[in-house]
Amino acid sequence: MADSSATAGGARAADVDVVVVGAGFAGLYLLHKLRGLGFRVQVLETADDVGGTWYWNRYPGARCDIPTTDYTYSFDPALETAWTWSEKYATQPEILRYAQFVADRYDLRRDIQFNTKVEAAHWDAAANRWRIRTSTDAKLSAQHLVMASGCLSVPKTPDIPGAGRFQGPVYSTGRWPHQGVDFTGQRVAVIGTGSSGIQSIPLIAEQAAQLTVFQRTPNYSIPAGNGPVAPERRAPLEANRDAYRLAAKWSRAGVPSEPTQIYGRYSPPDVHAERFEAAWKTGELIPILGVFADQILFPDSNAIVAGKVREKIRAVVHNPETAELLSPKDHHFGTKRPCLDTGYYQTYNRPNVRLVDLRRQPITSITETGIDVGGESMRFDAIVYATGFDAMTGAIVAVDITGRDGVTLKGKWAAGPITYLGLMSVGFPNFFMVTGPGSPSVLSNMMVSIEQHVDWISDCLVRLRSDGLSTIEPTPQAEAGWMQHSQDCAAITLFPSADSWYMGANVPGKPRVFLPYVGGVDAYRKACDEVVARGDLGLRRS
Ligand code: FAD
Ligand code: N01
Repeated sequence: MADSSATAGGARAADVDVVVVGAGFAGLYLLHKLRGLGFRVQVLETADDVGGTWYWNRYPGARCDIPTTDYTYSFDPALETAWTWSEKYATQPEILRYAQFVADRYDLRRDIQFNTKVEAAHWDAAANRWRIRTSTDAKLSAQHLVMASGCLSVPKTPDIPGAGRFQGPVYSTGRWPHQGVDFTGQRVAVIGTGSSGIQSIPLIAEQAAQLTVFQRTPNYSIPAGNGPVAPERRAPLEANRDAYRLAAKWSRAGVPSEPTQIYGRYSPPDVHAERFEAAWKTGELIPILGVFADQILFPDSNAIVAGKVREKIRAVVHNPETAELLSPKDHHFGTKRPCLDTGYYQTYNRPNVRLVDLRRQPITSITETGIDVGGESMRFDAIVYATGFDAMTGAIVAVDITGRDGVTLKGKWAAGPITYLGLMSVGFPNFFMVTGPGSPSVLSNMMVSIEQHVDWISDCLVRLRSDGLSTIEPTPQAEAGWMQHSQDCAAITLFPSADSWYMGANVPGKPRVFLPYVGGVDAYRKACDEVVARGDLGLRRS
């Protein structure tokens, strides 16, 4: 292993075993794990601190939507007992503090170069190494390159006419100012009603003089019922933490739960009502996504759940016309990620809040002073974009990654990402992705999926090293097989019918492909384990 040395600019020029892109939860655990296995690791991170998602998304109301006792690392039992979450769904500042606590506890920052964006990575076939170029001009080389660059880390560029014209402050939920924003007395526009919009709108409405929400597609949202961690959630963890975490690893979505065998289409209305109400009361996504075994497969079963959510919306929103506008009808429940909220629908009963339906009146243009819509010129003091991300592939293809024979990853993925298990891609030796497209990723509790990928990649590198080999890459047959399986799994569900970011449909020009693997965390883990058990099945090592 070669040495690293400081350059005049303070940036390090290094030859390391592994370069990791990103210091969110994936990058932090990778660094800790690989370092413990004796690898020399350099993490490169655009931000000036750790945390990833929880570093960038500082908008009011930002929280997790998987209960925090589940959305937590499990790799070290001592870490688990050293940290206590204060709420069922912790706030962004608390989750960021947790990431910082982890970085301090394992002394991770000394191998993270902050303020450094990875711009390019080229495979040097003669040396069997990745040559990496960054924004600091530091040149690194590494035997392995791991993209821990995040699935929701590249905010979408506003694709709205005149977006650059507005003269007042413009905010993006995914890049919120660290010092916070005071909207007191202001006329504020929020564009977008996905999870980020739905979490921030109630709090912005409380502060602003007037809030106008620009909605293109209404989303389904469930009240989170936030508060202290419920005793019934704490109890199984405290009774047997190992068993609880093991159950999460072998569950469908990374949170222990018993999937139902009840089909909506074959059960009577009283069962529908009882099951829906029980799920609704939990204030959790996984129960409401699993009211019926067939709700993501058949429109008639799905319609039972969707209809009942719409009834809940109508019961809260006083103005019937507004309630109708807020009721999703253009996509099946769960085919876009549903939201968890605190007082979202109630916000539309406030006198200072107005909803603009962009389906009826599209934005003509953003102007110097506001937004022109449907023949009306509205004036604003601030505009907030809650318009989402170039999800799953955005951060990966933003880096100019060139593999064997000059093939670029962006070129190979022009019609959609092609991977083996969402972990690797043919033509790109010693290249790995954490929670990449083709893995359960964003359809799961990401902490469980991150840990599984980090463990799998680490074990893979250890096997390679102990076998005295230097490169690993999937075979074309294995990759094609996984792609077929992954797309087949999605095709039997309702997911592909929606214009969701899961389908890449939110970014103009992005290929329409279902990005994550829908077969479940449990089935996926079994497939990954089988690859190892069968002597690195589908992988070519040399
Ligand atoms: P990230 O946290 O996105 O970190 C990636 C890092 O890579 C970033 O810091 C980024 O700056 C850096 N990076 C990217 N490209 C480069 C480059 N070229 N050079 C250098 N650095 C680079 N998931 C859940 O399971 N449950 C939840 O409740 C949940 N809540 C969420 C709430 C919000 C607001 C958002 C946006 C996402 C949420 N997610 C949730 C998904 C969340 O992204 C993951 O849970 C998790 O935090 C991802 O960790 P990561 O390390 O893989 O990626
Ligand atoms: O982004 P989104 P997000 N003109 O893409 C609208 C996670 N997350 O940041 O649906 C007008 O969901 C767009 O409309 P449409 C979670 O996984 C979790 O909110 O494309 N409107 C939509 O309403 C989540 O799913 C939490 O028609 C435009 C909105 O903007 C993912 O991150 C919190 C538009 C974007 O919604 C992304 O969530 C936050 C345009 N040109 C995020 N372009 C938790 O609660 C887009 N829109 C844990």
